Amino acid sequence: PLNIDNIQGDILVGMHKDKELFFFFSINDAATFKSKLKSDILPFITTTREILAVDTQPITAAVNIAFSSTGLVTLGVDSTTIGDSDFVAGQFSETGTIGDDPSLWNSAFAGTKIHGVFLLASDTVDNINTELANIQSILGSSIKEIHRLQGAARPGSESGHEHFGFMDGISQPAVNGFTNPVLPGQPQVDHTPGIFLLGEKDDPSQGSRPSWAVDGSFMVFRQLQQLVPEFNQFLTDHPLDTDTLTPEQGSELLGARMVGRWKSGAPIFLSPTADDPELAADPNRNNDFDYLIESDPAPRTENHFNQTRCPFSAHIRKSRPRGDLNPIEQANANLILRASIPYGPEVTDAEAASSTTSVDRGLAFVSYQSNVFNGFLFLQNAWINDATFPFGKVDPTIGVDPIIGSLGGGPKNISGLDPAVPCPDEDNCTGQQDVSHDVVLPRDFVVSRGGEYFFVPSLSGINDIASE
Ligand code: N7H
Repeated sequence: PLNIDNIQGDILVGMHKDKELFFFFSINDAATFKSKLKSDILPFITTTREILAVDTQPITAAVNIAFSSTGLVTLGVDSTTIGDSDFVAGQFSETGTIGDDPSLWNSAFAGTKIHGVFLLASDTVDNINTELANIQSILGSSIKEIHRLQGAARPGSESGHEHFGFMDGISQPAVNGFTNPVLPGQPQVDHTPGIFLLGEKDDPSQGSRPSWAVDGSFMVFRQLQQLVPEFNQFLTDHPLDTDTLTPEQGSELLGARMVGRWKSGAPIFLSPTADDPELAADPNRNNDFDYLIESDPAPRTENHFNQTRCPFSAHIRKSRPRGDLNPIEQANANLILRASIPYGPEVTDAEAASSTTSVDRGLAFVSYQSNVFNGFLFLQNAWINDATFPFGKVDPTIGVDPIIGSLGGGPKNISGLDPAVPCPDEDNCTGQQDVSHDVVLPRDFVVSRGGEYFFVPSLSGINDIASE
């Protein structure tokens, strides 16, 4: 079994609080920082076990801590020994690989000046601020604030939904030896904790990790701005299937096909023509699908898949292609655990009326993996931003992910979004999709404002790092 008293809480469980602050800092005085970290901060760090049960959750706020590569170096730790060249390089050096425009990055993330981040989670911002003040008074001038991002669940019935309106946090990989029960549709085939935790079984570098790194995880942080009024206007302007649907329904269908789920969370593969809130609410059914069409002749090979029920480009299909990959085990190396939270206020009336964003909002994206390349980087670079992925389909010009795929900010042709034209010839679905049926997205509706790669040590790892 995993040592859940040693693993920081956000990795396997998530903070599960309505408010979460990301407080990014640099370290000015390594000696003071290390001594305070060991004596006064370590006791506050929230473990997996503590976060699992309500009665052991911290009273004020849950606290996790993570370090960038330059942060580790500042603390006297040779970060290269951890064996992850992307982590060592830092996210800013990889903007080209992940399709970001570095000129749009918040200056806090540009470069490698962030040394660490505190994650503080609670029911109220007041509690978070109390805990932050406590941490700041302990660490004094040994750290300096570089940036902060206050995350918050959306209000009322939108709670759990991200800013475009879609339910998030439904599909999460099961972790062998931890997740119980495993729900239908959770990737579970030999799905070992080493995909997420360093040094555990099936960590690609198991055995060669330094002892301070074992049971830690790499956290990819991204501040992803969402242009919500612009996204909504686009849906309004391009309703699908107007022969049979009202314009509102047609716009809703387009949004659902871009994501792969309805706003309720119901998967379009199981409910292709209309939302189904009952399906969405049933954890035994809402993730139980693999994109295989039953009418496809056996053996069902990749070429037989079509996109009548779900476009190949849909966000959840691009980021976890399930049965599109053959054998399915192929996909398990590239799984991530997600622990994101929305940031920024609701759309104002003025923004809605002008279809123009004037207040910053989006997703504080967090993913955990034991290898930055296999996890986030692979998903963003090899699947999400590759217009031909999933490969070998009837449609060779699928397009990038319409939600988070980027071709440098310019227009994107996405085929297969319109279910009325899934392929030129239903019975012989082998030809190239007619590009005149592409939906053209004029711009990115999700804009990266930057991020960083962090290492989230175990509690004993924090002690080791503080003792270096
Ligand atoms: Fe995504 N969205 O609202 O459209 N995502 N995501 N994501 N995402 C998912 O199944 C969204 C982002 C994944 O197992 C859902 O839990 C938005 C990045 C993966 O079937 C919704 C943003 C990356 C999955 C969204 C964003 C991913 C997933 C469905 C940015 C990785 C699970 C809810 C602003 C590089 C797929 C659910 C599976 C699900 C949205 C970012 C990856 C609604 C708005 C950057 C692996």
